[in-house]
Amino acid sequence: MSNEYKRILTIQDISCVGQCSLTVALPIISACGIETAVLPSAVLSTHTAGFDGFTFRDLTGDMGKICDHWKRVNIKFDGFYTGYLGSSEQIDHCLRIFEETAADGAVVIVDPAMADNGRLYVGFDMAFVESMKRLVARADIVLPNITEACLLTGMEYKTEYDAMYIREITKRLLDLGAKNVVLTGIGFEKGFTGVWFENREKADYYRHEQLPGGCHGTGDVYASAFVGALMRGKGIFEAASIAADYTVECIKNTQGDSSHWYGVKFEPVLPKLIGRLG
Ligand code: PXL
Repeated sequence: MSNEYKRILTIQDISCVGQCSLTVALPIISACGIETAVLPSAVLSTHTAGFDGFTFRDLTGDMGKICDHWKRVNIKFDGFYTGYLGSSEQIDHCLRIFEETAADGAVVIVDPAMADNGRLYVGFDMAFVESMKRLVARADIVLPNITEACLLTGMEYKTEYDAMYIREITKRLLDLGAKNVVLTGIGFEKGFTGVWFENREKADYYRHEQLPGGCHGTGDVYASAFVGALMRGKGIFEAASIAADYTVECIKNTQGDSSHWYGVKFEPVLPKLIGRLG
């Protein structure tokens, strides 16, 4: 494999309809020019946030066998990106996959996708949050929103705060073992939100406009664009800023279409993301 051409493995569910998890990660990371291998942890007919009666097939039982096969044929990955996962057992499989299939210098990116707006998603509990801490401990980069960050660190969830509060959250995430933290949806002024980047050496903040109304699936769009930019050689803060700008464009492209409540129309805006990668 040449140094230029990177292969990443993303592990998360496939929601057949709903523009989230793998149906977002695979096209976005591929469009960034990165070979994207997938491990679907479950198959759902739709995502769980707004559709009634979705189907759910758990694929936990396949995860170990898939890892065994990759090990036998010596498949290695330059990076790992985990998103929505369904159980502590799936987290154990992810940790084993990192151990067994990492190429030298492989980067581990963890999006602890499990909560938003102060609440856990349907089907998650605090026992799962505890397990997620083990994945965060192994992360080179963790990408939580503020709700997820509060759950992981035992901090009170607030909608208004100052930089001291954010620094306490990021300090606690670093203490859990994450090497770099990129917190999304951090706003200190009306009309603006942004991303907060911090590690043991530095902290930085990228502010961008906040659009009215929440959109489903933006966390996955953000994380996928971040992974694509990072694997293309951008630094963490630059990748975080590029992903933020792309997510804003995706939301703008979706606003005003009330029939499209379940996700964002990220596809027509992909050229803008690719243009930023040089
Ligand atoms: O976007 C996160 C996500 C991923 N996968 C499934 C979900 C959600 C959020 O609700 O339901 C199945």
